[in-house]
Amino acid sequence: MKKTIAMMSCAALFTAAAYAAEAQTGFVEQTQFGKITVTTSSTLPPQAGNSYAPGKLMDGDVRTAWVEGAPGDGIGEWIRVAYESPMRINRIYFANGYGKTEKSYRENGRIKGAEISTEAGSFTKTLSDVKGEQTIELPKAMAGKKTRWIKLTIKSVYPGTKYKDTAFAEFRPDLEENNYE
Ligand SMILES: [Ca+2]
Repeated sequence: MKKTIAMMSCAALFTAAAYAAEAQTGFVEQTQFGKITVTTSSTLPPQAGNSYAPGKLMDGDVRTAWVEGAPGDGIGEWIRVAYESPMRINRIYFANGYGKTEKSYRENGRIKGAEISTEAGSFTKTLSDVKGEQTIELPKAMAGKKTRWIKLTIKSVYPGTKYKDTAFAEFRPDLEENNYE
């Protein structure tokens, strides 16, 4: 139920955010955990009626994606999620690539090596090259420690067969598990 409410507020704000900020920063969502702000280092401008804005990372839809807008494969580009008050995070739900179709998934790059950092530290994880939702568990040293932000930096990619654009469909740190009063 709480998840449904978060999704709805997300959808309502998304429309405004998508057109306002395609470039540097992106997306603000009001949730039961306070304001969540998603910032990305770059964003590919919309093409053929498709938006690749940061809000696509949190719309719960693996068919829509944020796409980095830097030259090359996007190594060094990043996604940062910030919270109004410190959160305890054990895991991140994510979906790799541009999952609109099997073709779009293969033609665009996917993230391979991801550096995940919070106020409690950082670690590097190799992400599976699979379409659909997956989970990253934070290591013991970081899990459940309070942090006001969490960041993913692209360290390496599975290159796209057609485009030098790396896509990421979802990036949703789990706040539900241990942030209720
Ligand atoms: Ca999405």
